[in-house]
Order: sequence, then C-alpha cells, then structure tokens
Amino acid sequence: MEVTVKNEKLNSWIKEIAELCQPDSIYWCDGSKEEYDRLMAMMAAAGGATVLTKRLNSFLFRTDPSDVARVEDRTFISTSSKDDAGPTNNWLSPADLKKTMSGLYKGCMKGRTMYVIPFSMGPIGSPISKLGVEVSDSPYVVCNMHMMTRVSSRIYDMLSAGEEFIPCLHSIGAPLEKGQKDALWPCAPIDKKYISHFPEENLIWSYGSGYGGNALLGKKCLALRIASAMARREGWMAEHMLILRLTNPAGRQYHVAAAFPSACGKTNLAMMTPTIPGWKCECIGDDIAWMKIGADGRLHAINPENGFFGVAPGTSYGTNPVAMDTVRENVIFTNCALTDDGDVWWEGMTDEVPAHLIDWKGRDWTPESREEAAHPNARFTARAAQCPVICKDWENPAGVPIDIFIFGGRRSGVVPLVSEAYNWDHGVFLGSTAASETTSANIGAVGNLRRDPFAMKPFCGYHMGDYFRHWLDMGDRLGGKAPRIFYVNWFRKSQDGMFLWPGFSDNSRVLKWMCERIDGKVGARETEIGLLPNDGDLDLSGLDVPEASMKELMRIDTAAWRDELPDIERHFAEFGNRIPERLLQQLQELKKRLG
Ligand code: GTP
Ligand code: SPV
Ligand code: MN
Repeated sequence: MEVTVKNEKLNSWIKEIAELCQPDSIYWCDGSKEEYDRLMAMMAAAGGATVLTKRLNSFLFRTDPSDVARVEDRTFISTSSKDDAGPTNNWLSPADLKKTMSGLYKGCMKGRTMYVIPFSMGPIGSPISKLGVEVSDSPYVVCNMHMMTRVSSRIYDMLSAGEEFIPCLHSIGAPLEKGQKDALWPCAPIDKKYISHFPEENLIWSYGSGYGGNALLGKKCLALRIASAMARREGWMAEHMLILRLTNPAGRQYHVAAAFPSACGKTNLAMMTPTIPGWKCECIGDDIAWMKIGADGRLHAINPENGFFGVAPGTSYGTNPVAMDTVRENVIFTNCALTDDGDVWWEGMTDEVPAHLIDWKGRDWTPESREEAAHPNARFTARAAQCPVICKDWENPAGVPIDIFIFGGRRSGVVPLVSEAYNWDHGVFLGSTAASETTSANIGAVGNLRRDPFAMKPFCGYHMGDYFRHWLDMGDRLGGKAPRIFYVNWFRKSQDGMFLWPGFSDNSRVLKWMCERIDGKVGARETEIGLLPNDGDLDLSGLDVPEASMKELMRIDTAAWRDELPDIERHFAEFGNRIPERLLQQLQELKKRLG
C-alpha cells in the first residue's frame, strides 16, 4: 500500500529505522481483512503457518523451542538514573542499551519486509486511547496485532492531523542473506534478545523474539510498562487486571478488576459462567485495565486491548466453555498440538486423549510420549468481539466503575480461599506483598514462590516503591469511593497435591460473597490476616466439596504466616527509602496480630 502520512516524527523515524535495519521493502499496514488473509496465505505457503482444516479461518504456528514465552531476564527499563527503574527491573543506561541494540539492529531486516503497523490501544478516537506505531519484520506479529489491537489506516489520518504516538521497534533478529532458506520460526538466540523500554521518552525497542508479549508491543510493553509510567505521571492507573461485570438476580451490577500473575486465572475468571443460579458474568477484558477517576469521583476502567492472547492448556468445555466458544473460528494458535483431522489439541482440552498428534515441536506424538503435546504456555489469539459474553459496554470510552479489586496468586499452601482487606492501606499491603508460584508464561523455572506485587513485577515501568506510593495516593484521592479490596487463592492443595477448591465457575460463589459484603448483607470475622467469611455465608449450595476441604481452604496457619514475615521484611527492604511508611506500618500491625 502506498501511504502518505504527514507526520514529521513518524516519517523521520521510519526513515531512520529503514536505514539502520536495511529491509528489502517497506509495507504500510491498513488493518484490513484482505491484508490479514494475504499475509496468512503467504505464511501458510512458506510453511510457517498450518491451515487448520477443521476450524474455519484458523492457523497453527510452531515457534522455535527457545522462543516460547516472555523473557523477563532480557527485559529492561532504561531510565537515565538506575534508581528510577527500581530493584524489580533490569536496568542499562539508555546510551549503553541503545548502542548495543543499534549494533544488533544494523542490517537485521535484510531479506525481509519491514511492516509499519499503526494501532490504537483503546477504541480509535476515544480520549483515553493511546496510539502506537509498531515497526516489525514479522508477518505473524502483523496478524496478531490485527486481533490484539485496533490496526487501521484511520490512524494514519490521525497522525497526519498531528496526534502523538508511541514508537515501537521490533525485529525478530534474523536477517536473511541472498539465497538463504528461511527458518519456520526465525528468531535470535536468548542472549541476543532484548525487550527494552525507555519510559522517559515513551519508546520501545524489542529485538530477537517473535513471541507474545516480547513482540506484540501494544500489550505488555506499551499498555503496561510504558503506560504505568505515564499513569503515575498523569494520575491514573495501568494494571495487569481482568475486568468483568457481575449482575445479581435482582439486576444489580458490580464491576470487578482482578490482578493475578501470568497464567494464574485472569482469562478464566473474566469469562466465567457462574454456577450460582440467577447470576450473570460478562467479560470486559482479560489482561489489562486502564483506570481513571471519573467526574463522579469513582474509578472507571477500560480494556485497552482488542483481543485475547490466552493460555490454551487447561481450557476445555468443562473449565471455560466461553473461551472454547470464543476460539471456534478466526483464531491464531501458537504451540498447540495438531490432530490428524486438522484441528488443535492441548492438555486438558478433552477427557479423551487423541491416539496420535503432531506435537508443538512438529514431531509424532502418542499418549505414551514423555513430553506434553502442547507447550504449557501454548496460546490462542482471538478477537474480543468473538467472545459470547463480551459486555455491551466493553468499548464504552467512559469505562465501567470498579466496585471490587481482587489480588491473588498461585499458592499451594498458607493462603486461604478468600479474605477481605480491613481498609485501603491494608489492601495495598496485600497487593504489595502478593506472592505466587512461577508459571511457564516466563522462560525460567516453574513453581518457585516469588513476590509478585499486584501481579506487576514483570510489568511495572518504574520503581516499585513509587508504584506502591501511587496506589496509596490514588486511594487518598478516591476516599470513600474507592473499590473494596479482596485477596483470593484458587490453588490451595491438599497433602496429596490435589486442588481443594473446584475453581472456575465455582469462583462465582466467592465473588457473590464479595458483592454481599459491598452491600452490607453479610458480616465477616476479623482474623490476623484480614476479614474472612462467617460460617454459612459463602454460598456452597449444590457444591460437593467435603467439609474437611472447606475447613482447610479457610484455615489460617498462624505459624506459616509468622514464617512469611522475614520474607516480607526482606521484600520491603529491597525498596530502600522508597517504601511508603504506611506499608511498614501495615507490616507492624500484621506482626502484632500474629502475636
Ligand atoms: P496470562 O494470559 O498469562 O496473563 O494468564 P491468565 O491470568 O489469564 O491465566 P488463565 O486464566 O489463562 O489461566 C492459566 C491456567 O490456570 C490455565 O491452565 C487454567 O486452566 C488454570 N486456571 C484458571 N483458573 C483456575 C481455577 O480457578 N482453578 C484451577 N485449578 N486452575 C485454574
Ligand atoms: C502474560 O504473560 O501475562 C501474558 C502473555 O498475558 S504475554 O502477552 O506473552 O505477556
Ligand atoms: Mn498477562
């Protein structure tokens, strides 16, 4: 497409990138279906994409085995002062990082097309949306961006009219020499991968990976890392949160925003089908929330994304029928297994395991095979509009007013099913000390317990101590209109390693209790760690969980909590004098309560 955009910043940036990366050609994307179909057909012809004959307009990609998840160790927040990135981020000075990366970018697009992808996070033209332009040499990235963001030639007109944009440079880091055969999933080795952010100039540079959050730069890089830094400067919030609307049998609506670490249940909760009669759940977003204080003094949330990049394994008609219906057609699958009749499969999708598959590495697979057929971080990409329970207000630029915040994580022990914070400061304390067992959403060891404050450890674009302070400041501004804060753990296990709580649809029972707390319909008992449901208040009707399991789910192991204290102290000490005094006070109060 020939495009003339009258935006000096854009044109000089594109020119500079083209000179540095030396692509064979430049292609300006328009976001059309024709463009998507053409690129997909090209990738299918080249062998990188497999057409799924059993699923309408759907494709399977297999990545290089080294490029299967985000790379937190290779992710950088590059501020002029190291201290401003804080202890939870990797840091290199902007000068050093740009020097190293410019060396890598030199000639990196040889033999390839450089795609210019104009996109909007949030509905196009809405006052809360942010524009970005991603330059990438990956057609897979272009097609995913079509679904995950709003890609449109209308954005060129807005840029010509002088609107601001966030430049996002991406290369898979695999130049092609003349006559060289391309890999099915070209990428750079791990020590050459860089996911870099320059929050002081709203700039993103990504090199070497084609996967998910490493490459779809509107998502974690822009909508969380850069946006969180902007949000702090401008007095709003960018959070790793799902957004949902619950409606009770009387028709009262509640809006919930929940922060769980990667692969810890956001997509599933956001699309949940309540098991309690008369309650309805609608999805607004499954991963990111941008929130601003509205004219009514309440906190209003929008989902800046346009689609879902969801974890496939574990998704089934039993656990998440809405997600299954969302991915019936027009889907990009990554690192799932391929069935003999041209469909995808993953662990947990069906009770019956297929007798033969092609696994995510492209090899024959049978139930006797020792490795999983799908990678544990295999994902689907689908448009939000395809979700059968997408809320009619999901694109409303005014957002939805949040009533309830939930924090949580994956804890096989210690943390009870649900508790409520005593007040805002205590809620911020709960968020700031949140811990979770690591998952395959990041390259690295799985199952290690780590502090992941507000599920933002990998996504906060500035000093985490300042981020805690920002949460306290927002609470001060919201006052009596602040959402109430809860903490959940769907993942507590029995001694023999089984989940004690059925989870998924039955999480609606826990949400119902929260709504009844908001409405003052139920009390709660004060414990060392927060407010817990009184006996009989959690609606367990029709649920078959043994009484002993319920007891264990709600048990407060004071000895185990006391054992957590030194770790919380160490965690807070990392932030030096940037840890707010009010959180240290919360820690003292917890200590006192635990005796
Ligand atoms: P990201 O996309 O990485 O941010 O993940 P997410 O937080 O959206 O996680 P998701 O909902 O995709 O869930 C990840 C895994 O946890 C899947 O395998 C789910 O099946 C499983 N899971 C989600 N909710 C529950 C639950 O309530 N109980 C149990 N036992 N597993 C759950
Ligand atoms: C996560 O890891 O939290 C994700 C997937 O949502 S990715 O887009 O790869 O970051
Ligand atoms: Mn996520």
